[in-house]
Amino acid sequence: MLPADFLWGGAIAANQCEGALFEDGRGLANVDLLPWGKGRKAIARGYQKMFDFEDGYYYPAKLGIDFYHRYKQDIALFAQMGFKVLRLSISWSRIYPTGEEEKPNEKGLAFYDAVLRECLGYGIKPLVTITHFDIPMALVKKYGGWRNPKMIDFYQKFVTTLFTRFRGLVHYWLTFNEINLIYHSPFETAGVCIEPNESRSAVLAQVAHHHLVASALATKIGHAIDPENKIGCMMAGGEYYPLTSKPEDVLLAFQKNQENYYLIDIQAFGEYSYFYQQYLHRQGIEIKWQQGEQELLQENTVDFISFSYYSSLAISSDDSLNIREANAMAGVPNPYLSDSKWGWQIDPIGLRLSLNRFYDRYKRPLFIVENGLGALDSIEPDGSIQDDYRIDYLRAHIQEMKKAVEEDGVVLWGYTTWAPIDLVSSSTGEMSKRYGFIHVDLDDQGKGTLERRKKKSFDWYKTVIQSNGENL
Ligand code: BGP
Repeated sequence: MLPADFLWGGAIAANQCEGALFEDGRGLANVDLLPWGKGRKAIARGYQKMFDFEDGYYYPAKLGIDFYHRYKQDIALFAQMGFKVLRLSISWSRIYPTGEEEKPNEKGLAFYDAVLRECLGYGIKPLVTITHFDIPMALVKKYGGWRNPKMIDFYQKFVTTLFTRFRGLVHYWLTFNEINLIYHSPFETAGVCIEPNESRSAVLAQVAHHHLVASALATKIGHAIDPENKIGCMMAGGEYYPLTSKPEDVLLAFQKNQENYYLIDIQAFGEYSYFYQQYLHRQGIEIKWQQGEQELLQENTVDFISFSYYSSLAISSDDSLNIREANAMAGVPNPYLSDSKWGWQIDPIGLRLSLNRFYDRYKRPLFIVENGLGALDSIEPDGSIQDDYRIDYLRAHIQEMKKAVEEDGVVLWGYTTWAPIDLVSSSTGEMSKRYGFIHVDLDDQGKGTLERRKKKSFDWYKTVIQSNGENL
């Protein structure tokens, strides 16, 4: 059996659901400038600059799914499913529109205050991601985003405001979403574009360092303001498997996994690992340290480890094989697994493996904060949505999660699906890549009534929660 206080719920992110772009004083953010369709990938990855809205593009974050105006209705639906936790994020530019104001924007704070209280009214605990990819665009234009150590000061002001204002309302916090994606999508995650004459790996290692220091600082401040705060890190999970038992493949998979852990290792252990230092040395990268940072990292490690899990990735030493991507990371097709419509390979056992790997490595409580299937849904003539494929995916993953807890003894605090309601896809900007138990009437170009409709999976998840995972 799972523990009686196991936290079942769902996860959303501000930039993918709120909309209301400039409402109540919100400032422009990097994530607002990721268009649907052409250019999105190159911009997200820092190869192409998009610092203002341009003609000829559609920007889905402008509308999101209008959660800003509909949050009461949406949270009521989450409560109907019996959610114990809702993971949500704060839009930094709603609180500090340019990042540099001395005082926060009260209207932005009031919005989150209302959302948090709405959750708590139903007995839903909030799990807040402080930064789920978004940064005030003014800080990107003026300072180059997280490549600049000044970002640590702006972030410090931002988190101090949140910890102070929401003291007692929130006890679970994550500092940065999927911190390891800095290496893959630097503009989307850090507001950083790589200039033609720069070493991408050197810039990104420094960007990551600034995040790590900021995260440790946030952990320190959060604990000081409320000792009951539990502050965690978050990584884009998914094991790399060797495609074959050829030693070259096995070694490569080992190395790729080590790389994936570099940043979380520091957040958990408080220091740069031997492997990461060797990597930096081989690349000729020297991290610029400021005074006191080493102690800060050492003294402020995280309380728990959280991760997203969608897929595993096979890796091969044979360069001629076709590469494909899942959640911004690349691998080769694993012949033992089937694919989602977007080519992300479905591997429930990989979730059990990841849970064991993390618990063995970090010996700290875990939280699965994203897991789900992006799929095309269709509405039947009777108005229903028969998303059995989504139920199958989630059931299989929950079964493996239970084995990790019940048989292997992993300590796991909770599980939040991505996403309980359809919202804008982070990798593609599409609405048609749907994850929700709740359908939103909106297409890829922002047309639709925004009406909410329960899918078949809605009642299924409600039963799962009611039975604490016994009735799948
Ligand atoms: C993770 C992000 C989420 C979410 C999810 C699904 O990387 O943390 O924001 O979007 O992936 O990915 P996608 O929306 O690209 O299908």
